[in-house]
Amino acid sequence: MSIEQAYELARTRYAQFGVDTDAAIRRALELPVSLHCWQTDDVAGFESRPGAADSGGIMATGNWPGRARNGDEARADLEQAMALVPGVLRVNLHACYAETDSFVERDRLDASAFSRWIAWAKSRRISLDFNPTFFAHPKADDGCTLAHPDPDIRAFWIRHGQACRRIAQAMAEAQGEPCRLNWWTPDGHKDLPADRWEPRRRLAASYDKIFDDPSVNPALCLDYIESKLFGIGSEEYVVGSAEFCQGYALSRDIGLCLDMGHYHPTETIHDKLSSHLLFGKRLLVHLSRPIRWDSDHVVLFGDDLKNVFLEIRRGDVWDRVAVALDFFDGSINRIGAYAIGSRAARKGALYAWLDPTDPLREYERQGKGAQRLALMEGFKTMPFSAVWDRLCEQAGVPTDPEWIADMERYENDVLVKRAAP
Ligand code: RNT
Ligand code: ZN
Repeated sequence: MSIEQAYELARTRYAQFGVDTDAAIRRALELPVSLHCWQTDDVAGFESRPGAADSGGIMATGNWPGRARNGDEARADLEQAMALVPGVLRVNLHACYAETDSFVERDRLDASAFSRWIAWAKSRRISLDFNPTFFAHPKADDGCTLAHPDPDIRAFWIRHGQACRRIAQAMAEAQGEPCRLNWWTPDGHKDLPADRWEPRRRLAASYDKIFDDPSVNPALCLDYIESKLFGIGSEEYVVGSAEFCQGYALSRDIGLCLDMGHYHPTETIHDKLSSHLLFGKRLLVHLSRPIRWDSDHVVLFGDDLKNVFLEIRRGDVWDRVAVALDFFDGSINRIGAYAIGSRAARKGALYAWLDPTDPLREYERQGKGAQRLALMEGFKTMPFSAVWDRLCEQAGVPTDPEWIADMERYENDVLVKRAAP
């Protein structure tokens, strides 16, 4: 049976429940999904600082051949990944992906360090998002940055933050639409701190200094702040905890970022959307997959992911929730990792647009709990794959799992030829 024939049957089946599959495909393709550049190189970055050490609990494992070693290789990998993912994509950069002729310290970076990325994005007609990099730096070696007790180190990181907002603004101006800027710092303690209070006061004060910058237009630079439960080396105490970040975001009227891997092992994020957006103006979600901890595994099309998208749909908050990927796996083909995770995100959007939201609400209104559960369960085995194949075809990308051949071709033609990192 052809994709077209299978799709016609699926369209009829979904229509029996009032679901318009053509509209669902169109809308699912429209959602911007931000591709994180750091899956190309296991979050190593391109700075040429002697003696830089990994820190901050960011840990990519694996040594698959072909890690990107510079901007050109990263962009080539992103282009190959994007060719395998349907729908609107953005690209998310970290400050450590600056490209400069000679080494430039992070507090002195400006938009010129990203001119190649900006030109590339323009030529590809995609928009960029941005992140300050508060890890993998000698001044973050003890796991503290914006909350550091040393005022000079704090001032350094504040200057880095201020620089990043100006860079984000320049990206926004170049692309003619806002740049989303996500704030995550690793600050914390491995073991019981004597003082949990002062670091939080310092972190809030540092953020206040960064955000109090009249030269940055908050309509162009959209700030989000991301919490974490723990990291390697900050097991007992994280300064930017969930409560800290939510309180900060609400009191300062900025965005909040929910990362799927940053909560207790059985805690999922989908229930948080309706609570937060009742009071806060916007959210960013980092799609990731924790296994036992914040392991940053490639996100899959599972219940956790579906539920995030269902909440966006059921609350009709597509314009208030930004979607970005955040995983890094160096143990498998990295293009494959991109394709699997980004395609899962797009499937999540499609799944949500195919949701029988109105009949479910009607059952709920009538107090028919079994009917509600049966319809939810029944929709899990509707002919979703026929609609997904149609979406891929419409977007001009390979279907599942045919894209494996594209990945293998790129591996043989490009990745294996790169010298070992
Ligand atoms: C770290 C956070 C953060 C990073 C990226 C690289 O735990 O999830 O979002 O993964 O900024
Ligand atoms: Zn994250």
